[in-house]
Amino acid sequence: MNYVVGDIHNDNKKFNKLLELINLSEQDTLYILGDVFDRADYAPDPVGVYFNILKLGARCQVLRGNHDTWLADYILDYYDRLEKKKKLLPYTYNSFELMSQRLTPVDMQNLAKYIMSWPLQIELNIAGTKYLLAHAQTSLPSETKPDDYYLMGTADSDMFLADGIDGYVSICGHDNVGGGHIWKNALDNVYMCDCGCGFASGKLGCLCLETREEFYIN
Ligand SMILES: [Mn+2]
Repeated sequence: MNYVVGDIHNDNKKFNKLLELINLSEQDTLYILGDVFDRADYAPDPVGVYFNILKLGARCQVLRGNHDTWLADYILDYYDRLEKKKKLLPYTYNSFELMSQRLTPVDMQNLAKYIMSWPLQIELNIAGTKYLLAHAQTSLPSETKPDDYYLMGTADSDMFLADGIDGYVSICGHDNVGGGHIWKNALDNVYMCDCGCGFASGKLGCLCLETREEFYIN
């Protein structure tokens, strides 16, 4: 089976509960729609989320979100400036401080490079249905867009939510469109999976692509 999970945002407790619930076999794959890091100020554990992803190995494929990109950019800039004895303003979110308390500078920089290797969009073909996965918005594979298109979405996202991408089922996170539930459009070709995880009242949402079964962790 192929599972897709929305924004985790440092909530390793909910991520662990989800992994227990879906109980991935060696043949299953979990796609994470990005925004793995930042937030969950009630119980943040970015290192725990990171180690869980590493532990899943080939059974897990992460797409890059805007928060992951911001964290990676900050890490690379921070250690580059440290060498030149130039200080950087604190990172806006909690992940850098929490992770740099537990990981060495080399491990931090490896994390940043690992994050930047995560793709912005993935195309899948499952039992004849073509899927596009991206953090905020998908594009026709033949029309490559600037990074921010996939990371942040565009001003005409209402059009994307209504129409999707012709010939594909698009699966995204980033925006809690459904207010705590996985949202899908009337054409059944756009699914928005961010259910607010990382905010105190948010949920972690997960979708099985073969069965369209939805899983929620409160
Ligand atoms: Mn996002």
